Amino acid sequence: MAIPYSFCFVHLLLILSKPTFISSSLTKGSSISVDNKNDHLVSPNRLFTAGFYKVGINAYCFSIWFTEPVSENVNPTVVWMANRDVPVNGKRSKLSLNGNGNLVLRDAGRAIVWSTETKATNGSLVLHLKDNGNLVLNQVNGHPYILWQSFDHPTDTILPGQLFKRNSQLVSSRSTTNFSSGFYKLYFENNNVLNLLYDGPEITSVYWPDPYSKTWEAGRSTWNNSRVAKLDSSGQFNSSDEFGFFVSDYGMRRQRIMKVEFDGNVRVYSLVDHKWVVQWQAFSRPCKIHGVCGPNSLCTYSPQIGGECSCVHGYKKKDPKDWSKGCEPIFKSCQKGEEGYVEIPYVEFYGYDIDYLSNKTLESCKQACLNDCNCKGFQLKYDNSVYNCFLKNLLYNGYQSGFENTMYIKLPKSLLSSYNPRVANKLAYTCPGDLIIPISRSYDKKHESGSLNVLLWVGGVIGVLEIVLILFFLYATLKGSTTAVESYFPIASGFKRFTYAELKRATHNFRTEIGRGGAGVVYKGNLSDDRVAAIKVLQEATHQGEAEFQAEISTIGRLNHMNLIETWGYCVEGKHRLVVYEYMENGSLAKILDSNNLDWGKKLEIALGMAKGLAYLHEECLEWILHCDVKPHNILLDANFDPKVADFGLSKFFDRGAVDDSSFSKIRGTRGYMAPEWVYNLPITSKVDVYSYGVVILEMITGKSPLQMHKVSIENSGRDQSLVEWVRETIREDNDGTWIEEIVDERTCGGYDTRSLKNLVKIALQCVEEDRDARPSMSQVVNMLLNPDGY
Ligand SMILES: *[C@@H]1O[C@H](CO)[C@@H](O)[C@H](O)[C@H]1NC(C)=O
Ligand SMILES: *[C@@H]1O[C@H](CO)[C@@H](O)[C@H](O)[C@H]1NC(C)=O
Ligand SMILES: *[C@@H]1O[C@H](CO)[C@@H](O)[C@H](O)[C@H]1NC(C)=O
Ligand SMILES: *[C@@H]1O[C@H](CO)[C@@H](O)[C@H](O)[C@H]1NC(C)=O
Ligand SMILES: CC(=O)N[C@H]1CO[C@H](CO)[C@@H](O)[C@@H]1O
Repeated sequence: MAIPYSFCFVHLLLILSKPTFISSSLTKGSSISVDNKNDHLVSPNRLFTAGFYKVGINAYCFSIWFTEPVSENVNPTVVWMANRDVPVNGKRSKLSLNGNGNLVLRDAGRAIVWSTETKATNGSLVLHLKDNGNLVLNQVNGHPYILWQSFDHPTDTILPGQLFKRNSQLVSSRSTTNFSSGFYKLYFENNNVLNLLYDGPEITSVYWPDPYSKTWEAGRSTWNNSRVAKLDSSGQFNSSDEFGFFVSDYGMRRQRIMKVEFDGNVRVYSLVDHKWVVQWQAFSRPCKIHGVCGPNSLCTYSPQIGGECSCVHGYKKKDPKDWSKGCEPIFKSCQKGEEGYVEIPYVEFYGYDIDYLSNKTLESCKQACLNDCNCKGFQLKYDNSVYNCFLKNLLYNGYQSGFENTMYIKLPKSLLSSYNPRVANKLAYTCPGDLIIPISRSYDKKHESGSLNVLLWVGGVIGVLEIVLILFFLYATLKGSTTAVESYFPIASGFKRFTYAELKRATHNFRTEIGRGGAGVVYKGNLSDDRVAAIKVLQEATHQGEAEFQAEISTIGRLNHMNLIETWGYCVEGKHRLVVYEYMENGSLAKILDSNNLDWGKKLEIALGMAKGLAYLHEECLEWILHCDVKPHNILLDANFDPKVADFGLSKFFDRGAVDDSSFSKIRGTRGYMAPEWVYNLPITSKVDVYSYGVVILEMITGKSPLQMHKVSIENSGRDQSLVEWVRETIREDNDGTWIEEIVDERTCGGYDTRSLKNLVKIALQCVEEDRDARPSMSQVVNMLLNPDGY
């Protein structure tokens, strides 16, 4: 008699508690049912909710999510799932906390699809959703003891404060809408290093840290066995293998999540005005993520989706809806005697080498691959003045890379004639670029010396300045691309890799220093072909793998414009990273402005030349390359005092951890030229260069440095005034039309044409508008300078 009674009693309790189950905990014997949509656990601060989350038609997963959706009609942000790969039925499924201490998820009242596999001996039991998003199963027996917690079993997301441990792994979801386990994993490898693994249907490979570089080159330590990592609430990530980073909004009090995403990237988001905004990501170049496009395909950059996939010639897409399956051949392989090659320049396929032939001619590589039925093609690499080839039995991880790579795809002769290199290689002719999202801010502990204040500075403003990658992608109209191709290719052939010994000799052991810039020290040198060069030794850039450096530098090497400094080559050897430029007789604009021996005509020409150089960087290269550090020190003058913009594309190489006082003051030194976006943490676009350009022009006209202006107090206001404010105020307070006389630098020799100078001031003031949308683009500036009457 006793048993049915207690059964009924429990049943009654469940029925009673059903309609209003909004609590933060679940006790022994009770359950959460899929049938009742209000059956939830809500954390005491109401931030997180645990319950059944709909993942498909009549399909549910027991999940934890942020209670508030970021906006209406958008699904809530899920941070954890119990049964992502086996969703349960939308009727009669439930999660119950059994009397024996096991938390069990049953599908439609029958099969157990998931459980915590815990056992409680005695005492009371409670399942509790904490304020930090952790779902904890406690055994309360005197003091509470944690039997199980969701933080120990993450899905694809970690929350601030959550320890990522030895046995934890984050597994991406299959797509943005399919929450099933995908192909990408973050975990601690047996060598104690935090790895990202592509675990695809056919192949498996580690793609982070960079497989090209040694663990220690990537700044990782294999010696700390504790294998633990954590993102803290201010946005600092720390791992026991010495990997770490600060997010770009470091220090702000915001909700954050760190997530391994379906595209293989790891991103940290923070909640800004009801939107999740990327504040850090592991890859700024999505095509370096293995498997993104599946086999037999190539990955190109695209601003919306990151990587864009296309099939290699002779192959077709396997599953129209799913790139991860890649492409399959449309031909029968191994038709000996009937095969030839198509050549895809500047492309690299990573891995799957069946043979390596060093110092061979192209012909002998071709023959070797034709003779081997398993060979699908080969990679030709130019390295240290010899050609090496890598025969491949799988075409995987194809992406655009440096100059020295060419891929030869083996195909039946019948398919060769239909190959159109223009179409197939459009990627080979566009400059590789990056997304605008702030990228990896890995932090090298060895250089840590500043105070927390300095670090905060780095995280907040300078970090962004130093690190945000300058290149980002404009998927330009194709009509531009075909004409641009020829114009910048010839120069590329003169671009070369030097050995360190060669450059040491050229500079007489780095004797004559001619400048110090953002990324390093510049020396004068004489190359063996008698050309005079400026050789920049990049400091602290060694965190970057050779391949990555090479790829970046060849982008820069490909740019060719009369108002951009020409890059002749580079050196990458061990820890050395050097860039070789043409030498400029007349030094920098900063120096010339100091000595003040330019006339007005020349100043106008310089203004126009600078604008043309920047416009080319921003717009003509099929992508946008931001300079981010436009200032007189970076404008060099040739023998005719024609300007050339220098130091573009290099901030990528700055050491991310060099936080010593010198770099601190160096950045402060260019603050006068910085657009307000940097300070207000707004998206960085080409308009930051427009702003800096405007400041440089005002400096040329007034002879006043924006750096000194900070110190100039103006009589009436008594407060510090910027150069821009001073010019604006002078014009505003002018009532007899003589403002131009008040602002021009009287020390400049020669008379000036009032009209063209006024026009220049007007343009400069438009460039320094606070609102970046009010500023013209660089090409508009060029037009305004060329047609002063048109504006
Ligand atoms: C619970 O079990 C522990 C041993 O696991 C024992 O020491 C303790 O006395 C038990 N408490 C109760 C209330 O039975
Ligand atoms: C989600 O992905 C899994 C694994 O690839 C697949 O089996 C399942 O059918 C997908 N579900 C939907 C709704 O597409
Ligand atoms: C290993 O890493 C942990 C966590 O980062 C740290 O607390 C510990 O001091 C490290 N141990 C050694 C020997 O460096
Ligand atoms: C490459 O091969 C050629 C001819 O076989 C030889 O003369 C040359 O020294 C080799 N170069 C290197 C770097 O091994
Ligand atoms: C980003 C980073 O590396 N942050 C910290 C990691 O942990 C050490 C202490 O062990 C801090 O000093 C770092 O700043």
